[in-house]
Amino acid sequence: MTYVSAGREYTRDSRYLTTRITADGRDGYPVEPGRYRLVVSRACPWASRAVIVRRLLGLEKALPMAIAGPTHDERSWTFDLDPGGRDPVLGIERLRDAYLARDPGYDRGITVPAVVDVPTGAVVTNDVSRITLDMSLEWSAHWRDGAPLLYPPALRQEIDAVNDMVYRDVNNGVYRAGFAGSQEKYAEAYQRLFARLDLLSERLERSRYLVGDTLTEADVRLFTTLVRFDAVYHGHFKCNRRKLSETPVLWAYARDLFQTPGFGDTVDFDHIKRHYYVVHTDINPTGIVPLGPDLSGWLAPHGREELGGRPFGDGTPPGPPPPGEEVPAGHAP
Ligand SMILES: N[C@@H](CCC(=O)N[C@@H](CS)C(=O)NCC(=O)O)C(=O)O
Repeated sequence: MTYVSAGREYTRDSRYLTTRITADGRDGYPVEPGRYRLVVSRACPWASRAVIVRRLLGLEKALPMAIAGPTHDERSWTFDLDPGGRDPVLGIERLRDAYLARDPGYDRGITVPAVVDVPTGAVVTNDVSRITLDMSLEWSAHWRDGAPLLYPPALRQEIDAVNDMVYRDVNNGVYRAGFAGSQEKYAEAYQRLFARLDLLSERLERSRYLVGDTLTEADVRLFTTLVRFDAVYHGHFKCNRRKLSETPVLWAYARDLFQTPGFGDTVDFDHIKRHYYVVHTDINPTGIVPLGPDLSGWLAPHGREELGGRPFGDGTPPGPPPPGEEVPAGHAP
């Protein structure tokens, strides 16, 4: 598949299906336990935000999840991990069918995460930022006991500001480096990425989390890029000024989150590596998936407890992932 346009900057298609699922149902899609299916790939950093927030808030029962296989062709993500290659609830082989059920003329990216309305089989939304914020804002009636406040009113402005710069320079910055179509565009993305990581590292030197003293939406969004850094962005996307594991503060911060229930227990390094190295054939034509890096460091002590902080605020950590949603042994450190 082709991701790079020669000579050009990488521009992400951010035209989403923006229908919202809300408590009052004002867009026609009320919050209703069991009605929707969150379709993800564990490979994808944008989908992984939703997987983590869903775990932290305990929405697993209310919003069931479909996991697509790590690789896809130009037509679609597929449910090749499921028996018979079909999602057992939606009954489809390809996520594309749910986009076409929404709009038979749909001609944009078949992206994850996508939330599908089970009765009609149609995608309601693939609006990445909105999906997780709405889990915090609209789905509170179905949270688990002890769910943390990931988007508390008093911190929203600051969380939004951090999310903006992390999106621009880090979450999307790695893609702008990896899919740059010219040396200049690559260099610009690379400089901006590492300048921002330096600033984030300073910010996190004395503060356990990005905003306030508890986990928030901002930490989830930074984590999903950091956890992929050495496995894919450092090599495949040429973000190689240094590895995450050579960046002491950010490495300890990322390990702290990884070891927090709801974060690391959602991460599948096998899916991550196979997705990037196999799907982006224009930047890795052989499709060879690297064997490294060694993942054991993710479980090493991080020492960040010394900075204080209350990970879940007045809440509690989530329990283990529900049966059927565990990351397979061998895909994790
Ligand atoms: N498109 C969203 C993010 C979602 C996204 O790009 N997901 C990727 C996987 S990491 C995807 O589904 N790609 C499929 C494709 O582009 O064909 C955005 O613009 O921020």
